Amino acid sequence: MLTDIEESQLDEHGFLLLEHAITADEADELRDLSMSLAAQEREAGRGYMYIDDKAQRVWNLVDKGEPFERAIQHPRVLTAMEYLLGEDCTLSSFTVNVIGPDATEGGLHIDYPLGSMPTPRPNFPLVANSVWFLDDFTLENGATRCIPGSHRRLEARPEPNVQYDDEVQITAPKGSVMIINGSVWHGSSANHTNRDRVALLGFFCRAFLKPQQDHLKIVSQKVIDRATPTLTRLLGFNSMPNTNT
Ligand SMILES: O=C(O)CCC(=O)C(=O)O
Repeated sequence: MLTDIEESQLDEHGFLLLEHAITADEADELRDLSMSLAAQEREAGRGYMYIDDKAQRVWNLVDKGEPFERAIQHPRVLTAMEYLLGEDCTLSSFTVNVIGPDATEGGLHIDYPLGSMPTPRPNFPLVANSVWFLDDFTLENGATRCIPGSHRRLEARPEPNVQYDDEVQITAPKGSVMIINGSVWHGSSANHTNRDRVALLGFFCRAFLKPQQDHLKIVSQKVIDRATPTLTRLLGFNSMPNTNT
């Protein structure tokens, strides 16, 4: 259960910081694994690069190591997601997001698929992200920025290259996880340091929505066979369209 204060943070501001959600050692282990996957994918010529090659995503983490299978079932994170998205919510995607040295800010946005939905958007959450801080997030190294309360702007979406006065940056020690309603205007900040800023993005959606990644096709049978009931549900096995003929 979330506390009343945590629920009202999510309702009013649209985001909630879970400090010490994992230990510093656990964050280090996930960071090492993430960076080694990122390097392998670059070396294999299939690194998913963006922001002028200074940022990188690693997709489909559920299929890329047991620590990620465990992480995405984190009870505090799931409790917050279930509060926002319903008890049957599913995983939309689970990725690493590396913001490298000198990366400029990622544009403010609302999350998939809200950007392509007609307005006014519904006034209840449809998707939500968990941003796992695998480094200390600071004002200098690309900490996620957002506009508190912007999930209530049901008709609007952020304009490219506009600096909004009510924007804040979320800084906290590694091991923290920020839960953020996908309708909140948010994005990564510029990294002015000489070290990568690494986060995991555990992105969830309501069970009736099409997820960002088709886990039913891209997760290997080996992982599916050993999945707990919770992971099975998160991968979408409990919310498939029927195949009656
Ligand atoms: O990595 C971050 O700070 C935020 C990334 C983000 O906003 C997203 O991918 O939707």
